[in-house]
Amino acid sequence: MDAAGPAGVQQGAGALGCSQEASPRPADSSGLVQECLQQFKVTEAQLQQIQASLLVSMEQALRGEASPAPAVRMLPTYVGSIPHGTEQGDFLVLELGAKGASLRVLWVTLTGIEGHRVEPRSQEFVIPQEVMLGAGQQLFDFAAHCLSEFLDAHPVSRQGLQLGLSFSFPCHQTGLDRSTLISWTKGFRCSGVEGQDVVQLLRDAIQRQGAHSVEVVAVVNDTVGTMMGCAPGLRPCEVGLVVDTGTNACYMEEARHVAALDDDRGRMCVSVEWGSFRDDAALGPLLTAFDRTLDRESLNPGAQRFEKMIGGLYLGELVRLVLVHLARRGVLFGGCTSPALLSRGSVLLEHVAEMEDPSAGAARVHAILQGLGLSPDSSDAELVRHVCAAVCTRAAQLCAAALASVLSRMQRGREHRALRVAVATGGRVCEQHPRFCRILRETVKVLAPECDVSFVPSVDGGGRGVAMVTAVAARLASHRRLLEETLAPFRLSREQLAVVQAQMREAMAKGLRGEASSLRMLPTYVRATPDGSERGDFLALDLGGTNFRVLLVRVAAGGVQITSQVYSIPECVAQGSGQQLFDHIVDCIVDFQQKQGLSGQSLPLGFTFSFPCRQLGLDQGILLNWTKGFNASDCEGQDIVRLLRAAIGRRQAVELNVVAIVNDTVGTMMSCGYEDPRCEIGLIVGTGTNACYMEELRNVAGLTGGPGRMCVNMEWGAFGDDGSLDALSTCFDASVDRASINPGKQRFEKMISGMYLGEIVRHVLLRLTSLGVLFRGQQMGRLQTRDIFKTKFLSEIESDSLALRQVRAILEDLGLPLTSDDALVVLEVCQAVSQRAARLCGAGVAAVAERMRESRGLEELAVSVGVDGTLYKLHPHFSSLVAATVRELAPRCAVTFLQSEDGSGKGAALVTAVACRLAQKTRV
Ligand code: 0WK
Ligand code: BGC
Ligand code: BGC
Repeated sequence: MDAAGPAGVQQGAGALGCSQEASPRPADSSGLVQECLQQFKVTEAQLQQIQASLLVSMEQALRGEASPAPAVRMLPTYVGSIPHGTEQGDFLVLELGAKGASLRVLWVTLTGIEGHRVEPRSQEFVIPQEVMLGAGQQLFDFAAHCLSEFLDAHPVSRQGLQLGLSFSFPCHQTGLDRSTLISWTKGFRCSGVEGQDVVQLLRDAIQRQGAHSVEVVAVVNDTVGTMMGCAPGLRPCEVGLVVDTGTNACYMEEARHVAALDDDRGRMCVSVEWGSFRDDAALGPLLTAFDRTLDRESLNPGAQRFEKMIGGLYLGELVRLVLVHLARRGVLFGGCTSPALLSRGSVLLEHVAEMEDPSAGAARVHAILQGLGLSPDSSDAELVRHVCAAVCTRAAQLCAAALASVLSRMQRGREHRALRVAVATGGRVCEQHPRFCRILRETVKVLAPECDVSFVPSVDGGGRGVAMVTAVAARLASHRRLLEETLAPFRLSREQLAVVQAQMREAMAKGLRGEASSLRMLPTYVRATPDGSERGDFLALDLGGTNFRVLLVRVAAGGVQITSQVYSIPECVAQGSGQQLFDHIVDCIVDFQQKQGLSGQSLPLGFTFSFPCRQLGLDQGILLNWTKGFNASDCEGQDIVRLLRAAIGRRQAVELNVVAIVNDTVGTMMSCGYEDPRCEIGLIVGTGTNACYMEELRNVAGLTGGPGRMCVNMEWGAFGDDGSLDALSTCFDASVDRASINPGKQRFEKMISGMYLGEIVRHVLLRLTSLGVLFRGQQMGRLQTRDIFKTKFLSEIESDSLALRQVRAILEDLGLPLTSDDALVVLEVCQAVSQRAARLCGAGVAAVAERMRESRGLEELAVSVGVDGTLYKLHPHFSSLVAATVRELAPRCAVTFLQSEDGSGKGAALVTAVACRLAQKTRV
């Protein structure tokens, strides 16, 4: 080994103590000393190189770049805000790993009153070496045992005990209470823990202990506890720095710069884990032979190289190795060593702190060295002090370079030219080594001159900070529980859906038999799907969806051509008089004819009228009741075709030949059936919802029976109006129904369709606000406004790619300021409401398909469903969830969903074309 470094510390025979008289110092001893201490000197340029290299690694890790593997981890901690002092309550804190072989349990009371502090009660426990190196279960059982001992010893209330775990090791966190240990550091190396969720391990141990029910709601790195514990003064602490047995820092990073996060809003506390920093170019030249020996003999050789130059667990050992080296060179203690000096870990952090503390007299240094079995002379004591100072100075400077790197990162992240920030410091090296913090401050000033940094020593080692995070986590946990309770009724099980399917089957059978049923099962007089021989020009009207359309449909050998125009139906017309409504419709037709050069032509017209009509023929439909916000007077109970013809009659010089009135479900089925003859079900999930299908004629009461089929309009929107869905109905559904223009009606529709989902979400958000889960419990005026939360927002919010950002944009447009937690809650509410709608719709389609399969006596049924409607088409997950539910509930039916491209207007024209073809045939 080279002269400048230590020989193996194994106990060679010659090395033990010394039998002969202390030998005089070799002549070149001061040279040997300088040469030795020089190795711990770090130049400003070297510090700047470390600062720059660490910054590069930090930004690589933030961007999530895996190769080359960044030298630091930059772990999100899920602490998104620094304390706002309102946190309150009593919390347990269990600190593991911050202070070496000690575990601390604290009882912290947060008053929520600025500046009002209650002294935490705490108890420290020494962790036996065999526990620190044993099985993981043993360590967590030990922790649970200490917790129980603390609770037995301290008269604290036992209700709802909530605990925050301060776990000072590198962990991948996926939430405030979910954290996987990456690797042990410092003096720990328990088996079966790396790669495990340490919160679950502690929960299991507390469970096994069984003495107290303690809920573990948060896990926090000690640097975060230190940062969060700093008294909210003029400048809140946004950096937490710990130098105890190990070293690390955390700081508030812009969330948008943390690739691992899907929410780019606000800030997120990131644990740097700079202990693992290594960069051969920047750090290599600084590594002394003492560092290499220390690393080689450590529990984790090759790892945490930077920490091993700074952390309190290693400073004493470095000093010891230097002292052994110098003693062996006869420079110290007369060339004598001692068993204590030769044994690893014998020089403690406290020893170094005292020996290098200028205020500690030579006597104290002597006492410590004598305690190590040495007989120092006065110059030995001075030299030892220099060794301690050299080791600690380097540690403080390296720590400063790392801190300066964090400050530069914050400056760049916030595009601040000058950063003003407070750094909370914690750990015994900071607390006990007065020179350490001074050198740290001075070096930071040199390396980050443009940053105005204040240092705030942590008051209780971060216990309060951990309690702060626990308070936030407890609040989030209770919010999570309240959210789950509120959304639980929307999460329908397979069993519940099967019941809906069976109830719908029964209602279908009753309706077809003409018995009382919430499903009217209305014959549509459409007997056949198009056979492709239809030809001609047809006018079509499409009323009842989001848009009213007038269409010219040209059916030719080459296919169908459509020209259409959308017209609006003002609410005052939709809810005015029937005459006004139909006059408005005729006005639109005339306008369309003029624009299409069809004026004066009397084309056959097919009328898609998307409301429940009892049809007496293809061109006769008695409106049973309005739905979907329509409420024109003098229409219910009337033949809609007659009302239209009357309106045409009122308009001079207009001639129209109304041939057919069809429901939009029928139009959609026909429109898709033109491409796929297996399309025998029509489904609408738009403003309203409904379905139709081809039923065996023999099963439709009131018709002549015989072979063949007829399309039946189920009007399933009214399913459950007999109370059969009450078990599934929530208080939010009741609020929406009560406020609707047709309370008690269209219950199934009001759980599924576009006109209502936004309102259901709004009512749920109002409830969650009143529970304090949303908007900090502040009722938002805008959210009280009916229909302000559009159903299209659900489709936008649930789009995978832009989830949270989208939520924010939408709600901020609504003037609702929200936190990122709020955004997540709104997203979950939208998901719960739309998933229930899709699964109920799926249960309905499964009921129809199974009925068709059974009434056709088939083992397997292959059928297609023509679908239309804004909600079904635009919602990112609705259609796939409907299909999945159908597969679940009707496994013997192969159901294909065809999205209608041209809407049901084309279908109405095809029905008209079929009617004209059939009429033509009977005429010849
Ligand atoms: C387009 C169809 C129309 C139907 C509408 C339903 O052409 O007949 O009423 O879809 O969807 P909504 O417009 O209500 O979303
Ligand atoms: C750990 C960090 C911890 C630091 C200070 C390091 O060994 O990896 O998580 O913050 O020690 O305790
Ligand atoms: C109507 C149905 C229509 C459905 C879809 C419901 O409100 O009652 O006739 O098919 O909406 O538009």
